Amino acid sequence: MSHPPDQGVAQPLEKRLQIEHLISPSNPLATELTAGKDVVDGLGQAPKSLPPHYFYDDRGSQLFEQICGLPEYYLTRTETAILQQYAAAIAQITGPCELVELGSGSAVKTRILLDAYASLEQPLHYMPIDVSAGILESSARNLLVDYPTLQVHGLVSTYELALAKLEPAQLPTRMICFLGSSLGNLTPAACEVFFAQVKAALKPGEYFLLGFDLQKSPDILEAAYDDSRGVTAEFNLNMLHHLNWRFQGDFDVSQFQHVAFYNESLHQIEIYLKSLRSQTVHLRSLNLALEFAAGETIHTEISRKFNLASMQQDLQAKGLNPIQAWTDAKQWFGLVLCQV
Ligand code: AVJ
Repeated sequence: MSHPPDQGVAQPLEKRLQIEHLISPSNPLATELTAGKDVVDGLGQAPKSLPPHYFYDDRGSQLFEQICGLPEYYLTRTETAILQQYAAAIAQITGPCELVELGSGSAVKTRILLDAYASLEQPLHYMPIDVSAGILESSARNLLVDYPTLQVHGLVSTYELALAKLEPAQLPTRMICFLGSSLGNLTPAACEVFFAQVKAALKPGEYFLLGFDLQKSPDILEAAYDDSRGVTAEFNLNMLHHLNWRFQGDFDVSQFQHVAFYNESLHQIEIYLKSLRSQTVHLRSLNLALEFAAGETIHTEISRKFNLASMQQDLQAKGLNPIQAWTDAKQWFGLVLCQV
């Protein structure tokens, strides 16, 4: 019996790593991402808002990792437990499979899936997609050290761009993974567009694995987004520090306050930064002077909470047919495997 082609003698790490930049200085999209057009638009509106991707500078990414370990923030822990319990079943259903992950983060959950696919004793292919080249490369290198037969093809890209440009999978099939309830940041309209993009990126028979937070008591939800140690408050306020260095701003961060509450009719956590007094803020490199009234807010995030059955219906309606759904004992978090 011979080994599958790339499972024989392990290749050196560099040969197993490829990183492709879909956003580069020559791509107009990169300019849009860095030019702060979305900041000008969001802060120019009434009510003011900012897109949640500004949470994630280096400090913000660190704070998010800290949030994931908080006692009140049950999401990460619960999804990880579901994956630990069912990853083997998922690998059995799909068989050998290229794993495409939208937003890879700390890759703890990726490892659970890779472990399950590694035990199929077939080539292991992983394609992480992230806008941050630094995070993408360092987490890819860590994985390559621990999985000696793994091939990583990373894309430095937005989700949209990457989904539009996926080349055919080299393995028999492919699974696009979107974990961590990142979907919750999307408005219903944006969510529809996103599902259509996922569908268009997959060939018939290919898979989509979606993890999302479920509706539950407001007390539990509000504690998860306003924790007793104030880490979420710091994470939210850090967006202002980020804007200060990125756009030569003079936000006095101590004059803003973290606000988070559950909007029960829209089934979403809403997060704001509230100005504690009337003040003027400048973002010099954007040529902006902003007036804040005392108590005025900037809307920084929505985090939607879903119903497991209606999510399956929505997916079905988009041609992403749910073939199996899993949850935890408390039904706090959902994981759905779909097949096109
Ligand atoms: C990364 C969007 C899934 O909505 O729970 C955590 C972000 N914001 N605490 C979430 C977040 C405040 C998180 N997502």
